[in-house]
This record gives sequence, C-alpha cells and structure tokens, in this order.
Amino acid sequence: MKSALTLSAPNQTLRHDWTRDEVRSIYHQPLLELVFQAQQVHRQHHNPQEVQCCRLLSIKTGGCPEDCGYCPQSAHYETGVERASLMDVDDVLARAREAKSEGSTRFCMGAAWREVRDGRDFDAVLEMVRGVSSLGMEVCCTLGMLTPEQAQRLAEAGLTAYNHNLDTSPEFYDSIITTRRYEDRLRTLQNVRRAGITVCCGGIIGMGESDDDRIGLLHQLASLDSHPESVPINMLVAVEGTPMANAQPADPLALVRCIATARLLMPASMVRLSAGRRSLTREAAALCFLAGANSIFTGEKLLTTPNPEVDEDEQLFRDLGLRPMAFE
Ligand code: SAM
Ligand code: DTB
Ligand code: SF4
Repeated sequence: MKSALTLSAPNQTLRHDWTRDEVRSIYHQPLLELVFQAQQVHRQHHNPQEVQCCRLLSIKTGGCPEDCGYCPQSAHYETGVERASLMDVDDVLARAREAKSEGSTRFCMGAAWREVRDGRDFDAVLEMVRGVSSLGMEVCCTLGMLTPEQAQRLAEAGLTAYNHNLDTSPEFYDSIITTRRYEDRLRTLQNVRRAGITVCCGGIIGMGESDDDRIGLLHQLASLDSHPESVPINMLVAVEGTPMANAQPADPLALVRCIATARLLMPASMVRLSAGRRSLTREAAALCFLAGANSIFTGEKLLTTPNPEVDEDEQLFRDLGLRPMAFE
C-alpha cells in the first residue's frame, strides 16, 4: 500500500473512496510516524500557527426526547441540567457580540431538540441566524434532524454550517442511542449539503468503543462526498446520571491518533479539538495541534459542561506560538 502521505498529497483531488482497511492501516501506524505524516499534510493545506476559535451557546437546554447515552440533556436521565425554553433573540445576539469581541470568528448555537419543528421557535432561530451572520461571524447551528425545506430556510437566513455528528461507527451506534438510526443522521447531512450549507460532522471517543469503531467513524466521515468542512472530535465529558457516567476515560494518545487520522483522510477540513479539553494536559493538547487539530471551542462553557478558562487558553496559545485565526 502507498503511504498515507502519498495518498493525500495536496495536488491530488481529495479522496472519498478510502477503504476501511486503508483507514485501519493509517490509524494503526506507529503514533509518532502518524503524527509526523499528519503534520506534513496539515502544513500543505493550513497555516500551522493559526487555530480557529469558536464559541458555543445552548439556546434551548435539556428535556430532549432522544436517549443518547452520553448526553446530559436527554430527558431519559437525571443529570441535574436545568431545562430552559428557547432563549430570546436579543439575548443570543448579545452573547454573539461578546464572543466576537473576545476573538471568536464562529458562533455555534445548540438546541436540545430531536428535530426541528416549523413554527414560532424555528422562526426565532432563523432570526438569530440572520443576526449573527450580520455581525460578520460564521454562524453554525445544531438543532437535530432537518427536512430539506428547513435546511433551505436556514441557508437563506445566512447559516454557514450545520453541526450533526455521526458520533461513532454504524455498528456501535445502537449501543449508545436507540431513539434514532444512523441513516437518520445521514439523511439530515444530505439535506444540509444539498441546501448549500457547509457540514460540521464528527464524533466522540471514550464511550467504550473499540479502535475499530473509531476507524469505522473516520471511514464514514471520509467517505462523505464532499468531506465535512469541519470535523469535531470530542472526548466524552462523563456526566453523572447518564449511562456513561462511569465510562473508562479514553487515553489522550488515542485522541491524538484519531485527530491525525482525520487530518490525513480529510486534509482540507478543519479538525476541531472539541469537548473534553478540561481532562487533557497542556502537553496532550499540544500533541493534538501537532496532529492537525486547528480549531477549538473557547469560553468557560460548552453547552452545559465546563471548558478551560479563557486565560488558560490564552497562555497555552502563547506557550505554543499559536494565534487565533483572524476574520477574513
Ligand atoms: N440535539 C442536537 C444533536 O444531537 O444533533 C444538537 C446538540 S448535541 C448536544 C451536539 C453534539 O454534542 C452531539 O452530537 C455529541 O456529539 C456532543 N455531545 C453531547 N454530549 C456530550 C458529552 N457529554 N461529551 C462529549 N460530547 C458530547
Ligand atoms: C460538537 O461536536 N461538540 C459540541 C458541538 N458539536 C455542538 C458540543 C459538546 C457538548 C458537550 C457536552 C455539553 O456541554 O453539554
Ligand atoms: Fe438530544 Fe442532541 Fe443530547 Fe441526543 S445529543 S439527547 S439529540 S441534545
């Protein structure tokens, strides 16, 4: 087999026909060799000193009818997350302006919905999208399943990206979620893509999945045509009350391995080191950037769980010689 590096050289068209065996052999290379290859490919497509800073806001929290085993917002579990109805448009826009003034270029709004329903709440979300877009920020939403018409309305409101994760391999999916199927996720991703919105799609490690499940997820993502423009890789934030509260934490080096593999398979995509940074050392985070991660969430909170402090991140950037990606 050719090396991963040859397979993803920059002047070749991006590949969408990786076999699972190819992904497996890339993933299982000696870690430092894998990271070296990923860093080379990273430098051919991205500025290695720049990291995109994104801000998350939960615009509708808790009480979700889905039973995702990792999620503190599912109504199936007692997690202590307080339910809240949809935020006011003005409050959301105030938070977006604040995020912009603190250097975020992308604002991502999350709602604990199974799917979008047409009506007053969706109209308000469209208003939020128009407002954030008019600030000159990239605007992303994650609202659950979407119909083609809803995707079209979001596109018309100025949505840049839609986040909808595949989370794990197709085989492991029904061990973590029973209220929807992998195909439901793929259908929404297709609706988003057809509406001309960029796709943000990734997964979670640390849910008790095997290496082969991680390989299966990466294979699915890299088989999407086009590749997701952004690929969030989350480490499980184990929350009391969820079925995964006591899951064995993933080895941070496995996170590095997943990031490097994602970078080699999808060289032009943004790879986002997402949830779980509070459980990483600074050194592990540095390895993730070396492996090709070039985006993070900043700010003290993700959706419902804590994220590193802003000044800790600023110090990390100074120490690693990184800078936040500027507005275009
Ligand atoms: N309800 C929508 C959905 O599921 O698409 C949007 C919100 S949902 C919270 C967004 C993503 O957050 C999930 O797809 C999952 O990958 C991630 N996530 C949720 N809980 C998490 C946790 N405890 N640790 C890590 N990632 C988590
Ligand atoms: C993604 O992949 N990670 C973000 C974002 N997309 C929406 C969400 C992480 C949520 C972590 C758990 C919480 O804070 O509730
Ligand atoms: Fe609901 Fe999304 Fe949480 Fe699943 S991940 S329970 S769909 S909010």
